[in-house]
Amino acid sequence: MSAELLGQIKEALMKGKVNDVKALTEKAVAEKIPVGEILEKALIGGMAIIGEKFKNNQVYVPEVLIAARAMNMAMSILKPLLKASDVKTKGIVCIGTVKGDLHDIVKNLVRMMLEGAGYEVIDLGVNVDSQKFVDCVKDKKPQVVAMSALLTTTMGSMKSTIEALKGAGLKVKVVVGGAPLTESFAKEIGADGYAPDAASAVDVVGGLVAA
Ligand code: B1M
Repeated sequence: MSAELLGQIKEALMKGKVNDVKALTEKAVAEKIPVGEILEKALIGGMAIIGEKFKNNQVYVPEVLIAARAMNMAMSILKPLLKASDVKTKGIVCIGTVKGDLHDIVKNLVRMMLEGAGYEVIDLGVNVDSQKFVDCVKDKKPQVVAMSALLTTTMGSMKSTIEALKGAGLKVKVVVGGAPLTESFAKEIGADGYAPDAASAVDVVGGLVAA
């Protein structure tokens, strides 16, 4: 039954049917399907198929956008459930999608997961330049800066941001993540941590805060 419902959410997401995704996600929550399962099997799974079709020119930007809108709607339903109620702030994280990059789905996902794990997250949005990250660190004194990049062409913005943080003399840990990245690239640019996916970002941030 839960597999069937998750399949329906996935289908509705791929068709960009926001109202159906909303109703079905609410139904899944009411039926107590674990949030992680809804995220992984229905939402991320559906988006991965859309991504593959986008790559193969089987769908185009408008279809991707409406699927992304449906995904964001579903995530807004799941967000309060991910949020740990009586957890004290474990630390502060400034998060953003780097300069030149407008992809925000994973960045929102990582933010939600961090918030759910008890961190205070300052979301700088998308297309965030180095100076904005530097200003966030100066103003909010986070333990960690988290950067996301989904484009090969924007990975370099991570390097310049790390250089800008170092240049400003700021002592803050940096975690990076994104489909085109590798652990060795993260090391090469001087990041303190690399998260291959949204869920592991929480563990990596935890490790950096504890260190
Ligand atoms: Co764009 N796009 N896009 N796109 N888009 C990709 C990323 C692409 C792989 C599609 C493709 O060609 N196969 C490709 C990048 C190729 C490359 O450079 N390597 C691409 C391109 C080329 C482009 C444009 C240039 C297209 C164009 O205009 N010609 C353009 C660029 C705009 C810009 O940013 N300046 C563009 C535009 C768009 C839309 C606006 C239409 C839309 C974004 C909507 C939005 O975000 N609000 C969009 C989307 C949705 C995608 C795909 C389909 C989905 C991305 C996504 O969010 N997936 C994507 C194709 C794909 O992924 N297969 C694609 C959901 C996400 C949960 O999965 O990406 O696997 P995934 O995420 C992983 C990791 O990336 C990692 O964790 C996730 C798993 O948990 N991760 C982190 C990422 N950041 C992390 C940070 C962390 C930890 C983990 O901690 C800090």
